[in-house]
Amino acid sequence: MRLLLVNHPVRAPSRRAGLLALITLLFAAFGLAPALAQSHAHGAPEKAGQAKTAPAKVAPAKAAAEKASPASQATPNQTPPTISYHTPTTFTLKTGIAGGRMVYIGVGGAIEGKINPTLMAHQGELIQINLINGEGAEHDIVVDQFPARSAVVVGKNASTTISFQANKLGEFAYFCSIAGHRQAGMEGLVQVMAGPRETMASGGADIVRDPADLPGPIGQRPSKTVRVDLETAELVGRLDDGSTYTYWTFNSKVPGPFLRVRVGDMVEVHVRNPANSVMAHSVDFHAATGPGGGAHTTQTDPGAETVVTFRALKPGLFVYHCATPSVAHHITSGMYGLILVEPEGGLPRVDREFYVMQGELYTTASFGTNGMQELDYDKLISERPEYFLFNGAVGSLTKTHPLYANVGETIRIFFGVGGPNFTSSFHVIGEIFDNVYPMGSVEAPPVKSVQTVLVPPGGATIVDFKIDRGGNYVLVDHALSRAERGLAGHLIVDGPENDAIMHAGPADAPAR
Ligand SMILES: [Cu+2]
Repeated sequence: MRLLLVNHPVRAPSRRAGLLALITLLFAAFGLAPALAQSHAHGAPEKAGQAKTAPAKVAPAKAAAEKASPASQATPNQTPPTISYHTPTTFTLKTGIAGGRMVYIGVGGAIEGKINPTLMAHQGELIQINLINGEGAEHDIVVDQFPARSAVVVGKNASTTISFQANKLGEFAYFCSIAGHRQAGMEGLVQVMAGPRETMASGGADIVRDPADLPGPIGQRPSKTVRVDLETAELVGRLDDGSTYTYWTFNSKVPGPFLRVRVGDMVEVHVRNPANSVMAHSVDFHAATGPGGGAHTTQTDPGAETVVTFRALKPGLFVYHCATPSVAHHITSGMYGLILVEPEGGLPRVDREFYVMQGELYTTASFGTNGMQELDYDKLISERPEYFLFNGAVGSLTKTHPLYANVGETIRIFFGVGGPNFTSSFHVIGEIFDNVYPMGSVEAPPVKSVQTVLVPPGGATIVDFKIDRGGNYVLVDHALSRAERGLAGHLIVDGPENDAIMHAGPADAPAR
């Protein structure tokens, strides 16, 4: 029922090199023809060394700044295959009757309500068409010049999907191949235009917290008092290409700042609510022991400041969030973050640390609709999100703020779920977590060699893994329908592809 505008033009095609293979795996998992994910040279050819990440010597805390100009740090390496990839451009069509004719009716986004809408695509894009049976007669959809043909849907609301690569320019008919239906009105056009799709400017602020934006380890020191400043900023932020949302945040980013203390520290939290806020806000620390986790004493009106101090009694990775009614509304709008209470001496050192949180958004308009998006309270309380998001926005960790690392490095991801409602099955496609600290507990020994970690709302986990092979790895919630509602991240790993670990072809294929 959506126009899934998961279309993200690739500005730096080289960075997507290698993703294709992973997406192909996804398609295989979905039973789609692997041919659909064939590589295609689209956009500028890869330049050697462009797909660079911050070099190994860059400390995690510096990575964010360094990667702003990755090309300048290029070092020769094995150049990945010259491919780029567009995530699917998805259209939803529902069959129906209009003006006495059988037709397809557009659902969601720019084609909402349009009869036999023209589906606009750009050369090289992977097009997905979702077909929903709107009235219970037998239908299908065919784009015979590509060729692409759907299964037949029979019952009302029965649905199917097709996808194909828009590898030809021009206008191509889509139609229903059931006898007589095309003549009765069931036909429209797929229009494939030259060149990449323009990114629509949304006008909103970048509210995405860079996953490399977190303080370094504390390590060995005596406990002390640590001051934390949280500003409950409300601001219009970019939700997706062409859409915005009024986020409520801690310090203008989603998630809020990554806070890092050690066990035994006194944490003095100052909550300042700017005068231009509409709402009161507060903070509840799961790392605190005491009523409301601090929320009782931090209900803060616009223009006011409150302070609460708690002792970090237990080590672990904990969520904090706004706890002002409607709490679900405040959380969905972006008011959540993580605080790491390090055990004495800290966690085992790794080469890079990242900070990622998952949440949902409940908008009145369907996923992918352009323009200013508003909260839908009914969807919120009945748990029917339109968006699933890492770090607050669609494309946050794929387009604007991917994770970068180098082969041979050890990676740690501090992963939490703000929610407010959905448990994540956190997984990195193509990797195995060497160490998992389940439920964010750092007092038990980590669990070894794990594929997928369950993280509930208001919960967190820590995963460590060493990267043995270059390429692109994809962060997902393995409830993969959510990937079609915005939930994906890229970990771009620079370095040798290491054929000994995986290579195309039979076991005895010669090394490249
Ligand atoms: Cu709030």
